[in-house]
Amino acid sequence: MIWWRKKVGLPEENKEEGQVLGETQIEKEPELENSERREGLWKRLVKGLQKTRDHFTSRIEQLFSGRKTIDRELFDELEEILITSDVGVAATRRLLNNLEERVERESIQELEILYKMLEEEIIGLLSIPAEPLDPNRADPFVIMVVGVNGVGKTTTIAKLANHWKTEGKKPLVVAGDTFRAAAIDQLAMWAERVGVPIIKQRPGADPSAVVYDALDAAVSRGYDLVIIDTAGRMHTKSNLMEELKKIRRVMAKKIPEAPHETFLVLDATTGQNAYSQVKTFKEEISISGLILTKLDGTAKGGVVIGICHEFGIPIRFIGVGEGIEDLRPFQPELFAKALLGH
Ligand SMILES: Nc1nc2c(ncn2[C@@H]2O[C@H](COP(=O)(O)OP(=O)(O)OP(=O)(O)O)[C@@H](O)[C@H]2O)c(=O)[nH]1
Ligand SMILES: [Mg+2]
Repeated sequence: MIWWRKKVGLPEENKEEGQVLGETQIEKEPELENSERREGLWKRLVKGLQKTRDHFTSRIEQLFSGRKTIDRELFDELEEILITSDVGVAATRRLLNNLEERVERESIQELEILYKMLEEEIIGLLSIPAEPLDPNRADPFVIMVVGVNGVGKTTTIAKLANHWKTEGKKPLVVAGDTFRAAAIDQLAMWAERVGVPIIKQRPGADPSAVVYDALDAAVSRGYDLVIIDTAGRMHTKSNLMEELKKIRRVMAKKIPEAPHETFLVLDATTGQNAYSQVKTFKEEISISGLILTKLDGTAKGGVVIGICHEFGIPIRFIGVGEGIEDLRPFQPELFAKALLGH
């Protein structure tokens, strides 16, 4: 249990279809401990990126510390490190072109300055112009979470619900993956643990109907945030996409602007596969934000840079561990500092 949380009674399990389960209350986080908590979260981010730091970052550091001058060879080696860290060819080219141009224009000779510039250029690539993610812009604010099986959708939904709950929102989670029986139980277990209500029906039920009921419940019971889990696998890929499209159509009948956000979850450890998943989903349904999970499990955290550059879709959150607090809102400066900071 998280240190500032105090459970004041477990939710009543209600197995009736479409029933909202009870809630767990959260004691407000003590003001004085905010900075301590922020520091803890920062440490978790740095720790979560340790594998990438051990490979990608330490190779860059070695490259810079083992040289006295900025020359062609340095750029060639930097290129190799970036490409082999899944930054991707296009993003690597862009980074190097920008760096080389600046070095020439500003007559840079110090490696320390070049290292700083690399950090700035990475921040530049990570900063996709987008409206800030603001769940207050609609009531209820509806988020649909999609992605192939196993990428971390259900766990991420629990983390998202926890994140916004600690910020004072009233989230409702929805078991829209009715394809796998275990998926419903998994989300229900997380909902109980986090202390948020869940809308669920029996396995095999029509996901669109579950979602429609959930929006109804959110409106009538005053939940201001609805987070919808969806299946990652069905009989075929086209079945899955058709299902997701249907959910969106049905949802819009209840709330025309919904979903306000559609997050595609990607497993960072899958490297190049993550790129092709973005392509596929983007062609079928509109994706407004990305979530990269399992960054703690890969040395190729550079994939974040490549995906930002390639698709121009903002990354909204990153997963850096299995704990409920291991989902961090994605902030380009913080990420770059956690990655490259000495
Ligand atoms: N290390 C690590 N593990 C994670 C992270 N996010 C999710 N996981 C793990 O990934 C596994 C799969 O997560 P799920 O949430 O079940 O994935 P899913 O996309 O819902 O899977 P399906 O329902 O089968 O489509 C679980 O064991 C999670 O604990 C993360 O950021 N770091
Ligand atoms: Mg799932």
